[in-house]
Amino acid sequence: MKELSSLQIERLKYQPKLPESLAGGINNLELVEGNKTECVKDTEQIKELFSNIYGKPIVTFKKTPEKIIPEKSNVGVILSGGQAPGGHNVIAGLYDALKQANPQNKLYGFLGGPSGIIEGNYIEFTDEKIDDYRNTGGFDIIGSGRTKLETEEQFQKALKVCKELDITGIVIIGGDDSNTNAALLAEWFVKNNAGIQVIGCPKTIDGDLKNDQIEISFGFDTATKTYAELIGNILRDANSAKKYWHFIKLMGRSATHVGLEVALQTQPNITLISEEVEEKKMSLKQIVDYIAQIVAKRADLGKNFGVALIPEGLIEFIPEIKSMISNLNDVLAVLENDSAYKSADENTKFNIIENKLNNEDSSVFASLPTMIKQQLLMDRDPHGNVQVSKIETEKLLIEMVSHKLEEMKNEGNFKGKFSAQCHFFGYEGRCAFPTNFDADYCYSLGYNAFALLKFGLTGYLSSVKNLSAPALEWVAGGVPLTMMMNMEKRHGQFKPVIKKALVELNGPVFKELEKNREVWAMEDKYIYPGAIQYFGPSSICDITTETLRLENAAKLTAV
Ligand code: FBP
Repeated sequence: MKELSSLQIERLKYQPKLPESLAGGINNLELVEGNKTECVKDTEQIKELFSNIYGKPIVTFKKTPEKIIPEKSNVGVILSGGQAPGGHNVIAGLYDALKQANPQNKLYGFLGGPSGIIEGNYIEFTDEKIDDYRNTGGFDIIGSGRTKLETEEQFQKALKVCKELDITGIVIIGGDDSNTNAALLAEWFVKNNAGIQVIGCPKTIDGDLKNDQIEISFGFDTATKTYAELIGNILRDANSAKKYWHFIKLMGRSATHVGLEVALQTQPNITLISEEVEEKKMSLKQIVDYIAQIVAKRADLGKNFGVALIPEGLIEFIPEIKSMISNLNDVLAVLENDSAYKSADENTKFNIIENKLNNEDSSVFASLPTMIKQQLLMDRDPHGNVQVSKIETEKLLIEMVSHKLEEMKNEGNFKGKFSAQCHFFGYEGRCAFPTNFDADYCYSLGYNAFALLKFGLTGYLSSVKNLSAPALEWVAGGVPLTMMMNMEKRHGQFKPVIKKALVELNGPVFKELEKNREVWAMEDKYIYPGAIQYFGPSSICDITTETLRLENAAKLTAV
């Protein structure tokens, strides 16, 4: 019986590249401090909430011939939130740096996400364990979870567990919410003289943890290439059979970075961008009309087929639905403790909700198909978000476009056929073998995280910049987590959070789609990217995303 595939065997041997500054070894580093930093906005509140870690400088590392041997230290690592390709390499980079610094050092992995540190569930990493996971996708090395680390009680428990293991540094690998919690924990540890540092690492396939300092979160590169391969295959199938419209929902909880990137890689007929829908205040009806018009025009050209990309978070960006969901959340929070509601059958539940919502929201809710109503009533995630991955927006749109086309047919405005297939690509990409880019980037982030700990820093996000250049030219360092924060309303209260990066409609990436989409709608300019390549010419194996390329080109033109 085979235990590993040939690709698995070869990938385990891949040696990730490090930036030049780190490649000289973990004990040959010098810390370079930049200027003090400020947060995004709401300075006074953020300063007060993070009085111990606020405003630290951005730092970078330089190679030095001098050996700086650190004291022995134990570190704990947590994987938090949704899987993203490369997580295992962050841990491998962290482990290698820690053992290189001092072979006596220990790395503990907390099991099942942030709850592991509270409950004291952990493993100690060994060479064998790490070697089995190098360059692999997934988070299965220690598992992940979505528990929010934010209460005094949780912090006390985490402190106790760390003290038992003599841990002086924690690395939290997560998205915007998890890194917000990393900042809270870092602040609490300093305030309580715990002697424990906290460093975050930017993870999420959604690509929305980015800003002037963080070019991209890890996992985005691999996930978008995986979806682009699948969509390329579907485009070719659509163009071969010429009988189906494929509606493809793509992951990305809020922002449409994934959809936009994949659209630029494959050039489908329709790409919806949630941020544009919100900006133009488009109603669900307008979205349906937009799609139906393109279907009808293509049918006039004899093309009863096509591909439409639908962002996972779309529903929450349609103003009328956004408002309804926000009020629905409040209504559900009250009904949570209402035994009559809880024991009611589905239709009664819908009626109760319709009566509690205001007129406008009530009619929006009532207008939705049962399937969508059911999905909107499902449990929220631990951060209070509607679980958009469970809402079948692609099916909703197919149903509504179909009705619209029937109407148009009756009026003599649609003479074609509309037969649709739906797909949802999300989980397919989150645990793929990391591309060379993600393998290198993640390894560097992990290695760099230990460098930040070694210099006594806390409340920082591990950062590796200049990512459009070859890995040797990447710039390793750290960005204070408070620099990315502002106050936002969560669960009805203002809280400090890392600002989520949505698609900028004035940015170069969206502009590229906007410039081309009318042509892509009618003419079939499909691109078939094929599978990710791990071995072969660098021009195929090391290419980054269109997003990174276009954003970098825009930065260079601006200079
Ligand atoms: P993170 O923000 O934690 O990286 O997770 C993002 C994501 O992959 C979204 O794209 C998606 O909506 C969500 O996770 C799905 O979550 P789950 O894995 O809990 O179904």
